[in-house]
This record gives sequence, structure tokens and C-alpha cells, in this order.
Amino acid sequence: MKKIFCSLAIASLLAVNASFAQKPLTENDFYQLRTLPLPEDAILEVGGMTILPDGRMAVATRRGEIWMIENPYQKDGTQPYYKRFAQGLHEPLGLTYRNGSFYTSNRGELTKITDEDGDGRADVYEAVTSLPIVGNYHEYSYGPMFDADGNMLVTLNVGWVGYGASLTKWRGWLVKISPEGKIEPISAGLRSPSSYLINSSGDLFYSENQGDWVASGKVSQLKKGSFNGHGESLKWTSDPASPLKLTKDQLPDTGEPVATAGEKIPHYQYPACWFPHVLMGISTAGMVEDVNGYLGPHFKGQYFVGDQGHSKVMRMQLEKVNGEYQGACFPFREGWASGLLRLEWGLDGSLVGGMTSRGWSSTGKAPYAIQRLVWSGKTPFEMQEIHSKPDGFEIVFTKPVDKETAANPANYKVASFTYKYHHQYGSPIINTEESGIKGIVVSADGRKARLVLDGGFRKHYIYEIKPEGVKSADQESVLHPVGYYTLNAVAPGDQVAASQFTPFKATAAPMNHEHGAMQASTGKTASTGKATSKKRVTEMPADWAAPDQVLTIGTKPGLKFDVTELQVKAGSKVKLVFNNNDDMTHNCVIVAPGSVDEVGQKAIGLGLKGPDMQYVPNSPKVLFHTNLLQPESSESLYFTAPTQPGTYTYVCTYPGHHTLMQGKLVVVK
Ligand SMILES: [Cu+2]
Repeated sequence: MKKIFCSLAIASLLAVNASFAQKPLTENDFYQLRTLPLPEDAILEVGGMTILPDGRMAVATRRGEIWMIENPYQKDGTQPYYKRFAQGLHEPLGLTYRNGSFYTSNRGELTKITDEDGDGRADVYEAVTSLPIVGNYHEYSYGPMFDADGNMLVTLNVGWVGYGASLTKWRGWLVKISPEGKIEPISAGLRSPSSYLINSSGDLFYSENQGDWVASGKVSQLKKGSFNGHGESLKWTSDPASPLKLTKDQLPDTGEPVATAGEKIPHYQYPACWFPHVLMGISTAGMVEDVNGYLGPHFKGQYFVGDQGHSKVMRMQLEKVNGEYQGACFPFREGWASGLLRLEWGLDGSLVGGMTSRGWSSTGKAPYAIQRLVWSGKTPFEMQEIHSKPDGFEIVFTKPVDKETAANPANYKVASFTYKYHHQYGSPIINTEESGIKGIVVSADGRKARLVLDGGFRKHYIYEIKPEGVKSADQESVLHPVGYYTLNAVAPGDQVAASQFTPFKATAAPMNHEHGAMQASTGKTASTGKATSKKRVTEMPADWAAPDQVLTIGTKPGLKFDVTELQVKAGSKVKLVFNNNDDMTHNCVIVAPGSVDEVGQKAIGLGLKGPDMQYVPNSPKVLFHTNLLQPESSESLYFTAPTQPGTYTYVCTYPGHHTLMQGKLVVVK
């Protein structure tokens, strides 16, 4: 008997060891970042970037210079070579090379720059045209990009005077500039249109940032005479050159759902894909289309979209339904060194990221950087695509699934939500509702799962689709088990016959609440006043005469606490004062030794529930925590220090912060 017990114990020990050995796969197992060493005497804050036909990289910096980079791919481990090509520009935020000349938008001018004598330095600077500007700091100009007819497209940021304002003609517009320099307004309602592209079908898209009139980041198609939502640009629609006749007083500036508000606005262009604020990124930027499958054949034809504030690349897949683009975005690769503003394909098929964070803080802590992302050749287990179907969604996976987990409705979550349309800054998520799953059909080859949903669809809503429990045939978990599909229209086609699946009992009920993206309060824990959770005690316990120790932690720009190490005595009574002095939202969570990544990941995984839960996951590894604090606010926490000495961690679990925003809480005897 004893012997059997022993061998069982050994077997279970071995099993534990085996599961330890199988480290969960990470983004880095599939896509690796390579950092370009930069010269010490240059400040390469990337504003524009282009790859020349000979493979050299050219970078326009926000300090007004253009640098040429030879050997950016660091062949055989050799160093890149940098040479300054041009200087004296004014914050250029775009760079294009055509027929031997560079073109750049720098604030008030679209400039053509040429090296006529061939010495590797610019010698002719020509103004193609003046760009409209009054001198407001927020009047960025982006581009240009050449269209098929040789015209230049430029997007013009609105100014900022406490709100986004169009202080001169065509601010907040996409304009087309002829080779002779004539400006033609094309599309209105832009706020901060830092990046745009023409895809392989010849259609133009731009990425937009959250702000006033803009609930969340998004990617929209730009069409002549269309309106993209920001009201201030409509100031100029009475001009005879305007292709759009629409005035600001026609906008339903009421905070009603953007899903329905858009129907009331003539020429309103719904986004092809929303990038939900914080759940995906916080400032969508540079975009590329992968027509060659550089990052793997599984993602061929899809788009990669950078995020400046979250220092990451997201993936977007589009399809056309009823003649309009719509589709889904997915997390893809985080951990870039600085704020990711520009993306371009290197000639070797790597994805080159040009970065800057000055004035626009980012999770990547370097002030500027250039990195390349390289595919390892391995295929991650991911949702490759999501397609709208008349009765639900079809998920295409990159690898065959384990059919048992893929057919189980408990392994998926589907919910939909929208935002408010108004002139205010951003929007909370509103009208969240879960969808019940009526049935699932897994394709014979195991690559597709068709989800048949209960109930009707909500047009122009964002559908969050989470196949959290689905495994691949070789038992891998989905690397990023979340996607956000913007359902502008439900695709036509055949419904799944009820006989093809065993109907499930509908499981979901409407969540039916509106959560403030920032000032969330939960049912359990009031956002002010007494806290009821044992992990968040904000008033001194009645049986304490006084705390044994008072700790103070503040925050600093660049995702930092102002102290990185604190010491407490095991079992002592601690008062912790957390002051959020930064201009971003943060919390402070004390976690068990070695668990900071696990807790941080769980916080991100809260998805739509995150704001309500203060981004504090339900986990025994979370020992104590504050709520999310707005800038310039403070909270005091009372707790008894752990009795077990060791190095604990305090961390901000707001998505995108946990890898950087940490400190050590050393508990001593
Ligand atoms: Cu934070």
C-alpha cells in the first residue's frame, strides 16, 4: 500500500514537473524584435519613415532632419550606417520617396527635397505648396502619399484650444494636392489622422485617435465627400470647393449611441474597424497591409496597425459586406521600445517600426527607437479571421482545433457594445449585452468554428469574441483569445440548419449597464467612501490605535512609481498613501512574490469587465489594492503586512502598464 502511494506521489510530482516544463507560448516565440543601434549624436524621433528601392531606410525626425540609414537589416551582424541628409524642417510627420526626391509634410509646408549633385546630402528644398496653419501646436500635418494619378494626399490635424478646433481652412480634412500645388478638400471630420494607406484594392483608409467627437481609436475608409465624425471641420463646408454640404448643427451631439447617431448624419462614414480604447490600444497610428504574407501565410492580406501609446502592433482583418468594409482587430505584438508611430515593410520582409514618445507618453520607455519585427517561421494558434454570417460569426483558426473544446459553448464568450457620439472627449462603453450561443458547427478540417447566436444583431455595434477555452489539436491555447469585430452589416448567405447542431440552452443575460471608462464603481466596492473588500480597506480599522508604518507612493510620467523599493516589517500595520500625480489613470496593486506577470495578464484579460473591476483581477495573488485613480487624486489603504518575509511587488494593473510600472515591497522580519 505504502509503495503504491509513493509511486503515485512520484507520478504526480512528475506531472507537475512536466507542466512546468511546458512554458506557455508567448508572442516572442513567434515574432521577435530586433533593435537598431542608433548613433549617439542624433535624436531620431521618428516622424516619417520610408524604405528606398535600394533597401536603405530614410527617417524624418520630429526635430526637423532627414537621416539615411544604410544596412538597416544588419546583414551578418554588421552595424547600420547613419548619415544626415537634410535639416531645417519643421516637425515633419511623413516621408515619401518618388523619382529621386523626398516629399514631406512639415507643419506649414509640403516640401520636395532633392540631392542634385549626388553627394548624399540634400541641396534643393522646394515648396510644393503651403499647408494651412495658424500656428497652434496641435496643427500637425501628415504625409504625403501619392495617389495613382500623381497627386499628393495630406491629412491635417485640428488645432487644440481646450477642444479640437479647425482654426483655418481645411484643418480636420484630407486634402489632395496636385503636382502644381493646388489644394482640393476631399473628406471631413478628421481629428488626429496620423496615418493612412491605400490598400491593394486601391481604397484609402486612415487611423484615428480617441478624443473629442471620437469615442475610441478606429480605422475608417476615406471617401470623397464623406464625414468621419469630428464636428469642427464642418466650419468650411460652405466654401464652394467643399465636396460635402453638412453643418455642425445637423449633428446629433447628444451622447446617443454612435451606432444609431451615424444613421442620422448625411454622408457619415462608419469605421471599418473600431479599436476599443484600452482594450486594444489607446492611439492607433501607422498601418501596413501584408500582401506578401511577410509575417506568415496565415496573416496574408491582413493589416498591421501600430499603437503609439501602448507601444504595440495590432492586427486587423477586413472583409466587404454589402459593398462596405468591416472586420476585426486582434492583439498581435506588444513590448516595442517607444511610442510606435510609423510602420513600413523592410526589403527583407521584416516589419520596421519608427518610434517617438516625447509629449505623447507611451508604455515603451525609450524616448525614440527603431526596431524590426521578424517572423520566426512558426505559426501561432490564433483566430486568423472572423466572418459575419447571417446567424452569427465564423471563426477561422490558424491551425486545426481540438474539436471537443471548439464545439463547447462554455469555451466562448460573445458580447457587444457601442459608444456615445458627442463633442466630449472619448466615451464610456455603453449598452453592453452578452450573446447566447445557440449552436456551434466545427468544420471537418477543424479550421473553422461557426457560432450560431441567439437573438438579433445590433448594427454598427462592436462584437467582442473570446474563444478562451478552445484548444488546438495539439492542445495549445489561443495566443490572443480576443477579437473585436465591427458589425456594420450582417452578411447575407445561408443560415446553419437547426439539424446541423445540437441546440444549447441560451446562457447569457443582458449585462445591461453602462460603465464609465474611467470612474467606474462596482456593486461591491463604492468608488468613494467605505470600502467593503478586505483587499481594499480605505479607513483605519477600529482596533488600530495607529499604523506602525506609513508608506507614500506617487506616480511619474512614463509609467513609473516615484519610489521603486519600500520596506515593511512582517505583520506590521501599514497605511499606504497612493498619490496619482501623473496625467494618466493608475492603480496600485500589491501582489504575491513572483506573480506580477500573471496578475498583469489577468487584468488585461478582464476585457469589457475591466473598468468595472478597477482592472484588479479576482486572484489569490492579489493581496491589497487601490481603485483606479484619476490624475491628481489620492487614496489611502490600510493593511497588515504579510507575515512571510520576501520580495512582494506593487504594480499598476491598468492595461499596458504592468510590465513597466512596478516597485518592490520588501517584507523583513
Ligand atoms: Cu498605470
